[in-house]
Amino acid sequence: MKNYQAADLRNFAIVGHASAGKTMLSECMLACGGVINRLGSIANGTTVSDYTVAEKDRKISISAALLHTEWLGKKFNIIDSPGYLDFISESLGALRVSDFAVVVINAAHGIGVGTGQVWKYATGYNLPKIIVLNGLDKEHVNFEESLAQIRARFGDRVLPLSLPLNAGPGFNQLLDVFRSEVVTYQTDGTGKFTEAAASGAQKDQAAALHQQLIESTAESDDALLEKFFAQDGLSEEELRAGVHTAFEKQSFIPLFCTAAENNVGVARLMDFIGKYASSPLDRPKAKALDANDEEVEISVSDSEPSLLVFKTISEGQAGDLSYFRVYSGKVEVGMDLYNSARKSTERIGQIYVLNGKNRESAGLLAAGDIGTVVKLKDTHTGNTLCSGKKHVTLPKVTYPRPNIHQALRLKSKGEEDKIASGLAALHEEDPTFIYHADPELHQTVISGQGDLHLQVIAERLRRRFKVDFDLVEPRVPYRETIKARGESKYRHKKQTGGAGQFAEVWMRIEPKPRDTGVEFTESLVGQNVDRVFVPSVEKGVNAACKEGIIAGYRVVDVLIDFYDGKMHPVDSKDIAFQIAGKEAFREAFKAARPCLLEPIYTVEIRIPDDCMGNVIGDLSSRRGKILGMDSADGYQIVKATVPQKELYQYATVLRSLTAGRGIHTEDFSHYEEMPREMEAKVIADSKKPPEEKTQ
Ligand SMILES: Nc1nc2c(ncn2[C@@H]2O[C@H](COP(=O)(O)OP(=O)(O)OP(=O)(O)O)[C@@H](O)[C@H]2O)c(=O)[nH]1
Ligand SMILES: [Mg+2]
Repeated sequence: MKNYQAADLRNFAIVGHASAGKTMLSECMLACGGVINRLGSIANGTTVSDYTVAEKDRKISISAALLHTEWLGKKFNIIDSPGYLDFISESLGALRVSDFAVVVINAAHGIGVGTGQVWKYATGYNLPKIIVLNGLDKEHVNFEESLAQIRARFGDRVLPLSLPLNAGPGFNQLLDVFRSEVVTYQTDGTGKFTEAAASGAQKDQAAALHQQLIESTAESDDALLEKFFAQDGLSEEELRAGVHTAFEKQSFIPLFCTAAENNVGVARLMDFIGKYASSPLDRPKAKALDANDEEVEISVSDSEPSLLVFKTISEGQAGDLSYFRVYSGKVEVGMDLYNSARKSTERIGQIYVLNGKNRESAGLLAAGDIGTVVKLKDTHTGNTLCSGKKHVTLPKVTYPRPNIHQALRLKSKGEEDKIASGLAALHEEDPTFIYHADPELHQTVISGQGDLHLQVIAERLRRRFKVDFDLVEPRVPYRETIKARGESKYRHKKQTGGAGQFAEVWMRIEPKPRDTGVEFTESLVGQNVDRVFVPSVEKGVNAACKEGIIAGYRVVDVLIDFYDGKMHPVDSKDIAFQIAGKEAFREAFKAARPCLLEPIYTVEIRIPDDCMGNVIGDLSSRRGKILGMDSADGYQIVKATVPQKELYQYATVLRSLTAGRGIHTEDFSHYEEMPREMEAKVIADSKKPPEEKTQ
C-alpha cells in the first residue's frame, strides 16, 4: 500500500436518509477508481459495502463500511453509512472522523427525517457538506422542485455544480457548471463519459451559475472580494484557489446530480472532491485532554502518534477489528501505544485498509489516514491510543439514548453466561445498544434505537453466540404502597421439636410522601421487648418490603413504628423476631388500603405539523398528559407524561403515525397511583404461575 500524506487524503462519510442511494454511490466511486470492474447491485447483494448477511438479506445498510480508492492522486477514505436511524451510531462514528460529509438525497423521495438528522450531526462536527441529488433517472423526478425544497431547508447557498439535462428514465446528460460543458455518461455502470462545449440556453445557464460560484467564492475571502470588484470578476486560477476556501467556509454548498444505479454523474463529483474538498490539513488541530485532564491541542504535524478508535467489530475467535483515524504522528505495525482510557499498553499488530470485507495490509498509516487494526487486547470504541511519551484523550462521540426496549426470555436454562458475553460484545460494537440484567424484575432488558435495531441485535446474538430466546415485553417495575394507617399485633410461636420460637410484634404503619422510601422507627417503652430484637424486626420488615405484599413489587413510601410486643426469656431469638416483624408488617400493610404505583415517563416528541392530530390522539389513548407544545426547526415539539406500560414499542408506533418522520426521547419522571382496573389486572397476573404471566 502506498503511503499518503495528509494533503492527499479525503476522509468523508456518505450519509443521508434511508435508501437515498449511498451504498450505490460508494460502489460507483470504487468503479470509477478502478477498485472494482463492474458495479455490484443492491438487489443481488453484490455491493462491496453491504457485505454482511443481514445487509444482503434486508437489502439495506446496517453498519458503516470503510472503503478506499484513488482519484486524481488523492486517497479517498469513504465511509458508507446506513440511513435507517436505528443505526445512527454508525453515521455518528463515521462523521466523527470525517473532514467533510457527502449528504445524499433521493430525488424521488425528497428530504427525509434522516437527512435532517445527519445534517444536524455534520454541522455539530463543523463539517462542510456536499449534497448529492441522486436517482435522477427515476420517473417523475423534477430537478427544479427538488432544488427548491433543498434550498428552502438548507439555504440559498446551495449551488448546483451539475444540472441534469434529461432527468427521468434514460438520464445520462449533465451540464457541468465549472467547465460549461455538456457531459454525456455511458449508462453501463463504467462511469465513462464524453464532453462537448455547451451552447445556447445551456451555455447561459452554466454562465449564470458560474457567476454565482464566483460571487460566493469572493465573499469568503476579503482579498478576493477586492479583486472581484477591481477587475469585475475573477480569473479561472483565482477562482480555483478560492473555491476550496469557500467550500471550507461553506459560503456555498455544492450540489451534484447523479444516478448512482448507472454510475452517471459520479466522476465529476469525485473531481470536485479531489480538487477542492477538505483534507486533514483543513482541520489540523484536534482538541484533546492531557493526562491531567487539561485541554490540549493535537496537531496533524506533531510527531508523537495518537489515534481514535471510532468503531469496533467483534470477529469471535479471530478477535476484534478496531477502526481508527490517526490524528498525529504515524502508526506502524509493531508499535506500542498507550490506551489512555484503559491505562494499558497495546501492541499494534497487523494494520489493514479495507474495501468492505476485503483487507489489504498496510505497514504504516500517516496522520490523517483511516485504517483498522486487529486483535487489540483491551481497546474499545471511543478509546484513544497515543504515544507513551504524551498521554492524550480525544473526545468521544455522544450517542443518542435508546428509546425502545425488549426483554429476553431464554428458551433453555444454563445459557445465561453465553448471553452475557454476547451482549457485552454487541454493546462494544454498537454503543447505542444497551442492556441490563434487572435483579428486581429478573429479566435482561435490551434497549436500542428502533425495532429494526433490536431485531438485528437479536439475530446477531442468535447467530454468533448460538443462544435461543424470545423477545418479550419487559416487565414494569410497579411499586406497592398504602393510602391509610394500619396496625397489627402478630405473635409468632413454634414449639415443635427442640428449642421453641416466640416473638410478638406490635406495629403501626402510615403513608409517607411520594419518593421518600421506607422508614423504620421504634418507640418501645418499658421492658416488654429487649432492644436487641429491634434490628431483627427491621430485617423482617425489609424482607417483606423487598418481596412485596399484594403483587410481588417493592414497597415504598411507608413509615413503620415498632412500638411494643412481647418476648419469652428462652424462646425469643433473632429469627423469631424477624418472622414476627415480617408478618406483622404484612398484616398491617393489608389493613392500610394498599395500592400499586406505576412509573411515569416524560416524553419529548418531535413531529412535523401535519402529524400533530394523530400523535396527540394516540397519546391520549395511552393515558398521556400533555405538558406543553413548542416548535423548532420546522418541527412541532410535544412534551407529555405517559405511563411506562403504555410506552412499549412507542418508537415504532410513532414512526408509523408519522411516516418515519417523528422521533422521541423518554426519561423516567415519577411514580403515580394507577387506575383501579389496571391495578386489578396486575395483581391478578402476579398470582399466575410464571409461564402464564403477561407482566
Ligand atoms: N433508479 C435508481 N435506483 C437507485 C439509484 N441509487 C440507488 N438506487 C436503488 O435504490 C435502492 C437503495 O439504494 P442504496 O444504495 O442501498 O441506498 P442507501 O442510501 O445505501 O440505503 P441505506 O444504506 O439502507 O440507507 C436500491 O434498490 C438501489 O438499487 C439511482 O440513482 N437510480
Ligand atoms: Mg446503504
